[in-house]
Amino acid sequence: MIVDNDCLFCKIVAKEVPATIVHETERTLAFRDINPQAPTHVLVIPKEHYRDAAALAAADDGLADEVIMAAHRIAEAEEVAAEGYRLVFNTGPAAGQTVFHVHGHLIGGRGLNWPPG
Ligand code: IU
Repeated sequence: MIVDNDCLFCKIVAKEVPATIVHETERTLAFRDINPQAPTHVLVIPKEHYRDAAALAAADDGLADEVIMAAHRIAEAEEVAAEGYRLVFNTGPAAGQTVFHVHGHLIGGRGLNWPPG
């Protein structure tokens, strides 16, 4: 498994850094964002280290699918799936990516504007 020892989210996967984990599978992990932007704001990640969504998809082993399905299951568990939610993968600095371990922001529980800021 690819691990970056300097990566905060790899440290959360290793349980070296605490996080409020809401969902875990063999290959994915999800935890609450420390700076939530909505009533539900969960970060969904592959346990393996990829810098962004494109790198994850290029691994081409179904892991991106598992991340997306984990997000949907969490949305159902948090009861935001029926009304609708957003799953955002900020990619690159101009898009606001600050942690370079791919993560989907699952955001829901309030009305969401479009276009986003
Ligand atoms: P971004 O898309 O890379 O900007 O998202 C990073 C998110 O990680 C951001 O929403 C932070 O609030 C969140 N986060 C966190 O949940 N725990 C942390 O220790 C750190 C950042 I640093």
